[in-house]
Amino acid sequence: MSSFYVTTPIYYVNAAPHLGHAYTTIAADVLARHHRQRGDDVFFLTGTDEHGEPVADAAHALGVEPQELADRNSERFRALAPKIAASNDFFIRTTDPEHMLVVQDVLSRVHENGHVYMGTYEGWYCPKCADFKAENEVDEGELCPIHHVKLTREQEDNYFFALSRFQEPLERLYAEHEDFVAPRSRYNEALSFIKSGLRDVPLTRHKLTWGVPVPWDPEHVFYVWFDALLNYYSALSYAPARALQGVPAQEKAAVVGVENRDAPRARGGHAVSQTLTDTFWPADVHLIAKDILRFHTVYWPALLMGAEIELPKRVFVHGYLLMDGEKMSKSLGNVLDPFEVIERFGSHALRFYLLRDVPFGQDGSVSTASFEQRYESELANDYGNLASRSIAMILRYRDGVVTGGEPDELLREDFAGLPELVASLLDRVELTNALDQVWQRVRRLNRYVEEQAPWQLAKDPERAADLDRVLCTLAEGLRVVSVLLHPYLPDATEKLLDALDAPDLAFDGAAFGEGEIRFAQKLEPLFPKSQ
Ligand code: ME8
Repeated sequence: MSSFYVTTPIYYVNAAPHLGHAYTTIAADVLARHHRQRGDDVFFLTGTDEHGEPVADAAHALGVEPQELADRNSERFRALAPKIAASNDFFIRTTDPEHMLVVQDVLSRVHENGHVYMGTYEGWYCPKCADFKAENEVDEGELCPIHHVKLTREQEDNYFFALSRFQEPLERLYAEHEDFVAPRSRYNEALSFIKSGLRDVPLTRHKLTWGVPVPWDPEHVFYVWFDALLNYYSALSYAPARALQGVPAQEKAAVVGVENRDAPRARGGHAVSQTLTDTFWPADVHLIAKDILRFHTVYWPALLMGAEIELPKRVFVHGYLLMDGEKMSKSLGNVLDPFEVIERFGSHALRFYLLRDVPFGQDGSVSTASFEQRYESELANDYGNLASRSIAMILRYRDGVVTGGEPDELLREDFAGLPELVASLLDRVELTNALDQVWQRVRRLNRYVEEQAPWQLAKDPERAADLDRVLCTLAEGLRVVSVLLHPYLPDATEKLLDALDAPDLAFDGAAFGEGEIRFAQKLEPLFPKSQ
């Protein structure tokens, strides 16, 4: 059995979740569900980043302790996951004591390995990014180019991580692993940052107290980014124990690693005998947006090299969801509340819309108007209506029994190689392209209905065999597209597959003609128009 480990960034708890956060989590969930369908042993991690200045500042502004704000907002992020049907196996919080111990342990190793020294940082700093800015990253008026807030001039004695020493190893990594960062434009961006010459970076902060204490100097806490990045590694060391709290002993013996217990049918369990780190490290894909590219594509691999830990296989960098032409962001205040969007359209429509409307990897604007348009024309009409009318015809003309023998040759070519194509696109994290391939077949099935006009065939008893074949072809086509769409639309596809009495989600049964549908049952509209 292959393993597959996918992560989202861990989100800051300085404010509530917005649609941008939901976006990355949904994308990671699509990959996780797809790999479970392939029979892989999957671990899907998300969580919250709770230390550092952005959180401490937000808490002080509200007059509460950082821990209180962290508890409050972490809970909102945790609650978002099931709302968007995310099947994460664990939800990490960087205030988990187990995580903090791993941070201390790994960073002490980096220190012992001689990559840490005491120095003075002098330069620009953005408290919203929790990032030190080079002179060429400062906008006019000493503003942060991302948050448009005034940068502060910092002078601080800190321990430094000797990032510059990893220049050559990083260049080698990029030369030998051209897929370490995707898409290619982001690979080029990261590599050119490395080639422009790396400067050492603060590993600790002296002025802050809201963080993981530095074991060799308790006057310091670790710089929040190193604490945060290590979540991807630390989670595997304690997730089983956490995820299993409250689970009966006999179940524990069988399965570990289930954060979200309404698990999809195709998911596997993780054998307790092997630790999650052995099974899942190194991570297969870290999903991030381009705002945190440098941390993940430069600092993170260098830090792991310094600690002598294996590197993740790939960082995939998606674009921004934009509103009014600007990145949707808490600091800019132009955010869509995912809970409100779900209330209106449902979480499955949201998953579909975000991955369909914004080419994954690029920036794209979102709006209620384009959401409504996709909902009506694609979910309600192309897919929902195709399903309803096909099943209605099977019920009306054949009392629900499907006896067509082999599905139509006419469609075989259109569906040939589709599962392989979808799998290879998803292996490259091309989530929108994979969805588009399936949608082209949904549209093909719609054209097939019009071409064959089963309502005409039904009038002519001599054409009974043709009608059987058309109905069987539609049922089989719906089965195939539903298995392939399942990661994007888990609920609707399960309802439809249940109505076709073909609940198996396994990917190796996704080829056209593999199914054996015998009857169909009534199906409520999958995407009611009135929503
Ligand atoms: O950066 N469009 O947390 P964060 C698309 N704690 N994705 C968006 C988005 C938008 N408009 N806005 C946010 C942090 N995101 C750190 C990460 S990881 C070790 C530490 C998503 O709360 C996207 O994934 O600011 C982005 O990278 C992430 O949220 C930033 O979340």
